[in-house]
Amino acid sequence: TGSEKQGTKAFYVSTPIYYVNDAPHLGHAYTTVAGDVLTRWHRQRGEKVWYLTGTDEHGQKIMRTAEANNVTPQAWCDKLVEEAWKPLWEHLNIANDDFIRTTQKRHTDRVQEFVQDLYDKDEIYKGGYEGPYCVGCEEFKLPGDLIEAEDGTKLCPVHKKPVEILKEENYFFKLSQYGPKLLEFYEANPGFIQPESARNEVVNFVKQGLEDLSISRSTFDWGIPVPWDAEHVIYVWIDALLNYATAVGYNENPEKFAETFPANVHLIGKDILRFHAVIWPAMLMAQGLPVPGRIAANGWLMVGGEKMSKSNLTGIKPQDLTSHFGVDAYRWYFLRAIAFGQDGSFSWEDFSARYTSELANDYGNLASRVAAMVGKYFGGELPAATADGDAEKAVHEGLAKAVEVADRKIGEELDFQGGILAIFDFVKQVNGYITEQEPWKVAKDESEEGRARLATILYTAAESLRAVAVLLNPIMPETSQALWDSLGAEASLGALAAQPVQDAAGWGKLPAGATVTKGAVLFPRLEDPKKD
Ligand code: ME8
Repeated sequence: TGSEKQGTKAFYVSTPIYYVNDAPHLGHAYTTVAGDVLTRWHRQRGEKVWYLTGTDEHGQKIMRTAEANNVTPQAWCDKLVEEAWKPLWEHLNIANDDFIRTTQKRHTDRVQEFVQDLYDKDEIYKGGYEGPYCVGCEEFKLPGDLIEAEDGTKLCPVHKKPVEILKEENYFFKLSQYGPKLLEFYEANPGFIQPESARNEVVNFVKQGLEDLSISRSTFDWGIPVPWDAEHVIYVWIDALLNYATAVGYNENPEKFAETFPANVHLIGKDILRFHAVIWPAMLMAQGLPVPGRIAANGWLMVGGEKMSKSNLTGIKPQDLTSHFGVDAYRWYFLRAIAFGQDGSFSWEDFSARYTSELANDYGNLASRVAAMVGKYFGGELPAATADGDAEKAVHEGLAKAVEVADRKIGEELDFQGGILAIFDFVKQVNGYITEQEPWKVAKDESEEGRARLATILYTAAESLRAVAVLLNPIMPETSQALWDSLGAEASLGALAAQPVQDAAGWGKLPAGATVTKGAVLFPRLEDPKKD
């Protein structure tokens, strides 16, 4: 965040804060990588950005897991955060600006102040709750939400496990009175909930009428104490949602808060849609605080037709895939293969096939072919393009289109798949251009004209790759850097991350004379997947 950007509002993106009852799996990594790509994209537009992730550490689910492991909840959380969660984000090259844990004092103090304030404003009252609760979801369920087992037992539809019946005296937030205001807000902000199916679900839910929300629990103590009644702890979801405010200076650092809050995009899975699209904005409305720009729900990663979840272990860890395909391919694959917002299945076969055809053949081979030819025909010194014709013009236009589409789809619409496809369509176009121009044949023509033609073809291909490195940098930063190095671009253009994505189509940036070297293979051929 440079000084020239001080005072401007940051493009603020969050992931859910994940429960640390177990280690992260592919589903958590999916949301976090999407947020990383989105924020890297905006950073590379030159914008001020804030990317937040963290962990949700209170509640019964964590408490029971710690008990089952014979440690205190705090010790359990510390261990999981340090040994499993933070290392995975580092491994996946996640460039988050902060990592909030709900057991930190910067969070717990501010949550108490927020809730006390609501109490003082008469938004909270004491009442009795009796009804079903799913500890897996940490959610009070409505009878209509539940499904029935064959023997009639009521099950949580997400966890397919029996719900518990709670009977407690609790504090309630007057959520019911916010229904009309929320509906008005959804109406005025059609892009608030993405995708459309999620929006419809929320609107229908709110139209049925909201009930007041229990915001405290009194039968266990792993939570933030209710400030005016030490017998109660604050309901874990109220605690958790507030992370988006406490992490950016709510009630603590007014300047930081004004420059960051509210989030432009809360990335979530569709399992936690109501919390983010109904309860969270109502909490903010009750305090007169601004509501977020967008709630973007991703679909579920499925394995064998079931949602991949910590309680329903599927046995695939992100590290099992990165050790085989590499980190960059991993970051790319899920966004490429699944339309954001829809459910999708993972399979080794599909990942392997796409890796080989799209990454290794289309992209990796193009990079190595071009570098090899500049080496062979021009001693590794990039020649100038002096004979541009219609074929080159078509490449320039193809690039302009790829940049426009990718910037809109990734940067604005969160259509990562569409954006990636636009970039890879351009890669295919450049491959086609080389196949048609046949530089290896042109190379046999040693006339001045022949040399100029060959120089033009190779410059066009190298300059195209310069743009591809820039456009793919938010998605695959390591391979983009390797390509950047192989093109000798740093010497004349500077750091890769400083190249604005929206300007990537400006033609002729890579100067003639750049030193092109054949770097490491970007996407090595895959070993046979584990056969053990
Ligand atoms: O819900 N497919 O935490 P959580 C896609 N602590 N995304 C998935 C997924 C799957 N199979 N499984 C998990 C919580 N996710 C709360 C959040 S926020 C204030 C509190 C992702 O550990 C997806 O983003 O259960 C989902 O919303 C999140 O992980 C749930 O993580």
